[in-house]
Amino acid sequence: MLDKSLRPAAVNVPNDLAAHWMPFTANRAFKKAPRLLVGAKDMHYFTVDGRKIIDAASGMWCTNAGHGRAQISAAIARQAETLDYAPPFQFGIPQAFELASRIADLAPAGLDHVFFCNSGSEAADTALKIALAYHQIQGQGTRSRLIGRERGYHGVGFGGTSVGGIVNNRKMFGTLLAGVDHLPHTYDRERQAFTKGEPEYGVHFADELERLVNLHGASTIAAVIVEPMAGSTGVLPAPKGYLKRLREITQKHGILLIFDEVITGYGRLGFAFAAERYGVLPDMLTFAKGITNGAAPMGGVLVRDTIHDAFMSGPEHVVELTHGYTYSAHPLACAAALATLDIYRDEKLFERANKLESKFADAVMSLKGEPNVVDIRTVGLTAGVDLAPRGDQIGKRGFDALNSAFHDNDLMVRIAGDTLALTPPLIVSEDEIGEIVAKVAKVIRAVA
Ligand code: PXG
Repeated sequence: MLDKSLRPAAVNVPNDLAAHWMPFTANRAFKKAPRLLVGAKDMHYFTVDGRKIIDAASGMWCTNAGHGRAQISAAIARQAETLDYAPPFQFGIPQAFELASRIADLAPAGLDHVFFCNSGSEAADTALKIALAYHQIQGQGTRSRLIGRERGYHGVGFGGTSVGGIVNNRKMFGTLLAGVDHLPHTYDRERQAFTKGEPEYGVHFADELERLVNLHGASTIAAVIVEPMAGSTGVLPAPKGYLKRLREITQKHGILLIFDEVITGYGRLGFAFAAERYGVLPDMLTFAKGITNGAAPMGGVLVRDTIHDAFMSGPEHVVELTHGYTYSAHPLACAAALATLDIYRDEKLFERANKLESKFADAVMSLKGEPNVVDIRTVGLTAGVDLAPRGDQIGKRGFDALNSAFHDNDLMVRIAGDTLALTPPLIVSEDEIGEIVAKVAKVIRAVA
């Protein structure tokens, strides 16, 4: 039983870890050997016991400009003092309009409107709902099927979970949305292992969409949602030509194409958005994480002008899209995002990621030959290093690596099962890339 008696005010080190049921965490293991963080600056976290940990994960794919950016915290503080909260329905704040314009400017031409929410999960569900509503407005209400992809991750709402393709995220939650189907994932280790950038093999995986169209009928399909690079399931870059092929097929059949750029947005692949890297224009594009450098929760959906404009009809006093959140375009998040975009622009961080890509890839590929390394994939400033599982204990070697990194090697990595994901802030120096890779090598040996 939890002791609910009055407690003293919070202290630096909590003496009871029971009350906080941690998200996507092995709670019992954590509470036996906590990984507690109390500070962060630039490329590093500081632990509760005073250690300095190099961040090879950008927190959780968020802090592209590095930690503790004074410009961002000052903007948040100023905003909190000036206007703490304003209702986003029927009222607005100038910063939200400015921010939307700046995001649209960063995006490929045609993606001109932004719908704000607070997370990647909300962004995915918002995009799916806009797709369904759009087809209704167009008199094509039979288009209600949504298509995702195996090994896709679109957050944890019912929509995102349904189109997502991670069995452990799906299997506990009932039947999810009806009328959802999935493309196959694009990973084939035998043919793609140790590829830098987009694999040569695999464009044909996009043709599976034709099969689904033939199965269900194009007139029943509303949208396809994919990550240009699947992040959560271990860094799976799209094969060469794959996204273009998906665009051709969706276009041919009147199906909307949604890119989930929650991870790939804001420079991770060396461009503002992956859509630019691949020269493919989706109908909608979701973002979160890097938009505020992680400093405040925010997500959003970039929407094609044609889709947005279709809603702008009917009597002018009537709400055009019955969707939104109490914290859509929250003032503190808008302030954080505007300051973040300034930093990305002034420090040319997207270009920096682009220039570092091949050095980063070479450095990480040097881990080939370390014990149990069965594949390495790189793209932009991101890499996945697959370790062979410990016998039938899937994910145990990865979990051991997380702990070895944090407790023994002053390193933070992300893990996806037995895959280590390296995704450092875009401010990372070449020396720091070398330091991260050297530490990862130590970790891999430690868990051999
Ligand atoms: N879409 C994509 C592509 C994501 O990567 C979400 C949606 C959901 O975002 P929110 O803000 O609702 O969490 C994500 C989130 C990992 C990891 O370890 C990745 C995410 C979240 C947590 C861990 O790779 N991505």
